[in-house]
Amino acid sequence: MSKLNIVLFGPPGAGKGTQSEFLIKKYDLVHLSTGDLLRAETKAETELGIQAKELMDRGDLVADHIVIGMIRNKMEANLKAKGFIFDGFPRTRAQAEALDEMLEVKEEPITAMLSLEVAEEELVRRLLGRGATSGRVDDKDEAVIRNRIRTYEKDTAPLKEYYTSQGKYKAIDGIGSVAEITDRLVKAIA
Ligand code: B4P
Repeated sequence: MSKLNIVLFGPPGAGKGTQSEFLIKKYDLVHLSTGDLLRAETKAETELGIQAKELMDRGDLVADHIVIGMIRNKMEANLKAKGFIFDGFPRTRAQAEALDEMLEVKEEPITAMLSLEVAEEELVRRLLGRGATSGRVDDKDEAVIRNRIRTYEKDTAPLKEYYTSQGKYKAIDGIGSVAEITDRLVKAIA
């Protein structure tokens, strides 16, 4: 059976991390979140983590070679996986091309790119809500949140065209209850 490799896409606060939790259980996939991987490096106070923290706290992207290297290592460590959910990766065209190259070697291409669509004011509301309890510096300040959304629009949203040209882009309405959105994602995968 071919592997299920899903890119879960969307702006900050669209529900990528939230929905990944359900999808990894349902399809027995490995969750690769570059945000989580970077936060683990920061927590462990590695050199990479210290460098990344400054950028993340401002809402800027971390350098492509760093996140590509982290994804490569995690894929190598999970050779027997039934597939992957890529959450928050790719975020730039260079990352998307690197991912395609890594998967091409294995002959296990991306199955679909599922894009959670949520309007900006709802994103800001959700992230400020999480910021009240999560301790994440990048969720506390509205100016940082809006910078993350601008960065998404400039560097990341153009990847919709990249995946459309491969016939893999699917837009998913990201407004509603968590369970309703999971249902929409499952239908899009089927
Ligand atoms: P990420 O960790 O990817 O953070 P995120 O975009 O905020 O998404 P997340 O998955 O955490 O939140 P979700 O929408 O599930 O990135 C953080 C930073 O790391 C980036 O800014 C960047 O600096 C760096 N980085 C990461 N990957 C990178 C890469 N590839 N290249 C370069 N830099 C990179 O949830 C948000 C909130 O919404 C939660 O509180 C949740 O409970 C709530 N929510 C979810 N679904 C909901 C629903 N249906 N209704 C109401 N609320 C909902």
